Amino acid sequence: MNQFEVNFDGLVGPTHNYAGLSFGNVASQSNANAVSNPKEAAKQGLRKMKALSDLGMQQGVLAPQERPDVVTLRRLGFSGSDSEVLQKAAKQAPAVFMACCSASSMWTANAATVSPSADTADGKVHFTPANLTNKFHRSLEPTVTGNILKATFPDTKYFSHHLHLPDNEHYGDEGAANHTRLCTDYGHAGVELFVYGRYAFDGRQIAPKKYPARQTFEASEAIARLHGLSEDNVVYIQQNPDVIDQGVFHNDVISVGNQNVLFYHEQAFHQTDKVIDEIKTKFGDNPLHFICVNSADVSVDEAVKTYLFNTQIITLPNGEMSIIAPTECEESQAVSSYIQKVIAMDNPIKSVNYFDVKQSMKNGGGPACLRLRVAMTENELSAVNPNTLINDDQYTRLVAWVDKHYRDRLTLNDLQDVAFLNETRSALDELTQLLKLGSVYPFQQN
Ligand code: SUG
Repeated sequence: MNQFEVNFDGLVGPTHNYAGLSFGNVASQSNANAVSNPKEAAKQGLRKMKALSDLGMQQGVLAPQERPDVVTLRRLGFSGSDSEVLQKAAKQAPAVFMACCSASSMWTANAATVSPSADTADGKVHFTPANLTNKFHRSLEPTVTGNILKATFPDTKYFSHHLHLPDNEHYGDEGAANHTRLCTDYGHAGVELFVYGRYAFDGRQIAPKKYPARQTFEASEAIARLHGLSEDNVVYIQQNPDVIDQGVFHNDVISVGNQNVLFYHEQAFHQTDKVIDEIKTKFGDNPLHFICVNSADVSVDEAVKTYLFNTQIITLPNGEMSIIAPTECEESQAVSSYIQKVIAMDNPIKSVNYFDVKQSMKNGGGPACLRLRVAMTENELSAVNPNTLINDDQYTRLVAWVDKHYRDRLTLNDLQDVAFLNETRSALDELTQLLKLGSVYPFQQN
């Protein structure tokens, strides 16, 4: 039976903007208040999806969330008509208002952690939406993310959906951005790597000093338990606290894996030798390629700027691997020549494809942030909501939908305008019909 790894990319929402909301994410902080272009952002994302589909990959799309988040603003005490809620919040609490306008659900690597059926005790694909507790604007995502995932993977015979972990920093969970799976073949049992930044229940352990560690060990352990993973197939890895303090806010900013390749920076992990030994032992006798990048070749700073590790490593239909990298990597002499060196080495990576995702990069989101990986068998793939899979027709429809509804310049005034809110709602309503998702947004459920 065929097995696939399907990338489900987040469609950029109509309110894409730069608000400097993510302390510890250097790009987000340094581009606060830059002018955004939601239309171009959505199209950059769609072009990447189409290009991967053209490479012969199975490619999916996940719907964005509704923003501004009026439900949350009301929960916070802003009252009256929708228009009054927006106006009052923007005037009285502009920072809170901006957080409730973020289109951050576009980074679907943070949507959930996914364990394929070959790894789980009941043989189903398991999904747990990430609670994203560390950032207020992101903590607003998990409920609707859960709705969207259920509408995308509806068949309970194959898919099991969990509630996100308790909404508390002790269980801070950032989803697949801190999770990598190594395997010989997508359909065979693999080794799931859970990377965390700190221990929540043991204050004696090391932790970063400057920036927050968003993921806790206890959250990673809970996900592995929920998904029914075996101890023999799981490796817990502490992220090096020093790199978190250098702006590596998720593990996918400093390491990426695919099948039998782990591509990582030498400073990525705490106690690297121990980690690598455990991975080797659990992976067994099959060949495994560790590509370790030294600081002398690419510094952590350069890796954070270019997102060398926020690349996707994909396996093409011919079995060769390709790196999907942002154009920032191509523009850096050190990084582009390093990628060429990797391609020339003895490992499965044979090519690189560069993509312009600058609208996302300015908020600290590279190609890998924009996708949620779901490894599936042929039967599981045929149980996915087919309208969420990208083909030429669906791509054309989505581009037309973006052209019809998105602005190419977004201002604070737009976000406060109830006419824009209603415009956004009718756009999303149309999208749920296009993707046949049913009612996933609060405004559709009243
Ligand atoms: O959570 N940026 C996101 C970027 C997420 C990147 N994802 C992965 N590495 N997988 C974040 O920090 C910034 C929004 C703003 O500042 O307007 C933001 O949420």
